[in-house]
Order: sequence, then C-alpha cells, then structure tokens
Amino acid sequence: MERTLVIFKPDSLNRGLVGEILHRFERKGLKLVGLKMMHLNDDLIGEHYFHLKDKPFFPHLKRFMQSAPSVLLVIEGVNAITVVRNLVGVTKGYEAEAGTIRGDYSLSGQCNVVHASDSQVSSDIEIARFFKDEELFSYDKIDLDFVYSVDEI
Ligand code: FUP
Repeated sequence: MERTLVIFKPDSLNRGLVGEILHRFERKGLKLVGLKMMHLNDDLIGEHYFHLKDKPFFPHLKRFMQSAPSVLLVIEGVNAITVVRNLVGVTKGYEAEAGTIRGDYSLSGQCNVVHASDSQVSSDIEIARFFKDEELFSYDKIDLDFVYSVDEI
C-alpha cells in the first residue's frame, strides 16, 4: 500500500468543492487515513514550493495559497500516488483532460483546486511535512475485499 498527500487549495474551499472532490477519492475506493484544515504559513509554503521559489509567479502562488485555509488529506491504496495523480490531472486546469478533477473544476494554471504528491519520495516528505504520526490512522476498511482482489493486496 502507498500513502499520498492531497491538498484542497483555497479555491476549493471558497468554491465549496471540498465535499464533491473528496467524494471522488472515496468512490474510487481509496482509504482516508488523515484529514485536517490548516493555514499554510510562510515556512510551509517555502518548503512545499521550494522547486518554484525562483519562478516569476511564486509571489502570486504564495498569496493565493495563504488567502484561505487548505484542507489536507492523506490517502492510502495500492499504487495510490499514481492513481491519485491520474484522478487529479495535469497542472493547468485549462489543459487537464475532462473527467479529471482539474479538468472538470479548474480553468487556471494556479487555482487548480488540489495538489497531489508526484512520487514516493515526495509523498514521504510531504506527509511528514504536514502530518504528525498521531494524526495518521491505521484501520481495517471493510470494503477491502471488494476493492482489490486477494492477489493485489
Ligand atoms: P503539480 O505537481 O501539478 O502541482 O505542479 P507543479 O509542482 O509544477 O506546480 C505547483 C503549483 O504551482 C501549481 F499547482 C500551481 C502553481 N503554478 C502556477 O501558479 N503557475 C504556473 O505557471 C505553474 C504552476
């Protein structure tokens, strides 16, 4: 099983999309193991978007990400990192395929509703950045035998 970090960005909260998008992850069969609301302070934004800190759009991105709280999730499943990235779609909402979250809910390269970890290395770092161990839950989800075949888990 893999775990991956998802952030519902301030546009999701302002547009009232959190429940609808969370429902998509649940309907897919993925397991929710962490959930909280946070305001992302300067340090967290600086770390999370370190790879973009020299881009001209970084100040706008930071202002946007601090314009409202975010809702953060940790999601678990077989191949969860790839599965969630595929559900989310490519970065720019206006390029994302219809049927993906960004493709269905975003028209913007910045206000693209959600973030999802892009690799095992990133997900490990991002989960540790935003969640304490005691904020993550291990439990038996009762539909497991119908979400995966026995040889898949
Ligand atoms: P992703 O992994 O799809 O979230 O994409 P990136 O890490 O490349 O970008 C992170 C965030 O930077 C995007 F979600 C939105 C923001 N961004 C902009 O604001 N403008 C751009 O041109 C590209 C990215």
